[in-house]
Amino acid sequence: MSLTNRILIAMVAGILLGSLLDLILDSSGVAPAVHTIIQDYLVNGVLDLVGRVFISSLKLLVVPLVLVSLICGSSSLGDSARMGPIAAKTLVLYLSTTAIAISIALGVAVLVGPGTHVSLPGVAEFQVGKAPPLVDVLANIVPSNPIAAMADGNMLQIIVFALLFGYAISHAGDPGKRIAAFFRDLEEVIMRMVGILMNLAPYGVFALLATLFSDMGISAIIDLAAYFFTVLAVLIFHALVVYSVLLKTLAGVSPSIMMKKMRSVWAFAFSTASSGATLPITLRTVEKRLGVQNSVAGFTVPLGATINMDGTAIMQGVATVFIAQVYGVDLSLSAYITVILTATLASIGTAAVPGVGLITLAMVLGQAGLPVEGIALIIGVDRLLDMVRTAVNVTGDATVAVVVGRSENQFDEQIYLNPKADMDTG
Ligand code: DAS
Repeated sequence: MSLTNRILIAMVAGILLGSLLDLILDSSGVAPAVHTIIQDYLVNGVLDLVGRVFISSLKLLVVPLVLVSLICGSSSLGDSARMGPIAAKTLVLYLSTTAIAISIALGVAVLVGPGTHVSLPGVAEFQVGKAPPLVDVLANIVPSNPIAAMADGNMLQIIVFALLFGYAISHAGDPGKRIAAFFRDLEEVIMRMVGILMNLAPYGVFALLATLFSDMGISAIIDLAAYFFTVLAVLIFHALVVYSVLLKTLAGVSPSIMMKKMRSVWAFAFSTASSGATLPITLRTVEKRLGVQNSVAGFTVPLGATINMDGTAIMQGVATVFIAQVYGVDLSLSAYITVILTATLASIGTAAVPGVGLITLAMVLGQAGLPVEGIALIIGVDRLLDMVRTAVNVTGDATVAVVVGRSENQFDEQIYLNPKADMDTG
């Protein structure tokens, strides 16, 4: 059975088990001893441990993989004549797809009106983490200490250092050629580590979803159905329609082939709710299954995992309208434009980890003059939406990689068309 199918089965089993455990734990008839065994030893014990080990095993690869793949990518680009167009196309596509995403979200939310029939419950306290001001993000983008940047997992600083290092390699004559060959070998080894760790996926995915659903239960969705399903509908539309149009018109490839090959990446993104943790899988799939050369993928995918979050922008668009409607605030056109700009730029400075969308949502609400505590209304279903929007985020990264790869002739269509390419990643 393929890895993808094993992961999908693990996902369904994890959701079913978690929902069953939630029912048992919430029922008054359960014996205290049984409640303790389930809650303390099963959910907070075994399942939590397996899930955390799985997430850590993914994260352990992120920094070395991003560093090495970017060094390989930027050193193989040779002169900056190639790097410039790749970077420009990548940034334009990332920012424009995010702006399109939030604009669609705002439009659909205004039409559907998910918040117009919601009575304002006692809004629980919601302590919002502060997202860094954009100017600080841009100022801090150049690392003063690359080792510290790696130790802290500061992805934007790692990206800048790797690009600079790779550029220097391509201008360092024979020593540079030897170093470039070393990093290409190193990347192969790291990619092999990705393949090895992917075998843990079915267990990790099962444990993460069982833990989550034993805590949240399926019922959380019912209370906020209008909001939940509005976000879900726009996420699905953006992933299946907007990205398909981009792939068809700008890369001239069949979108369905990519969507089929992205299933194992979606399973990781869904279960980890982290583009960062999924990055090793995204990069390996984009290169080995979609045929984008490392010279492009090694740059666009790590950058996208950090700054490109269309799914997050969609949640923020719907949440902003939902909260405005619940609080009876009429948003002006300039407020909508502010929301589009803020959400598009806000995603640049935030790390690709679970829940970061809520932090930047606080920034978006603040800019639109809306009560930030409105976030407490949607937090109950946010984790589930986070899982779906993370899958959309990584799909946007893969789409832009294929489009830029094709436009730079750094794309092997035979690999893209081959359904069996690199199948051991599922
Ligand atoms: N979980 C984030 C990511 O990793 C997205 C979000 O929080 O909205 O992409």
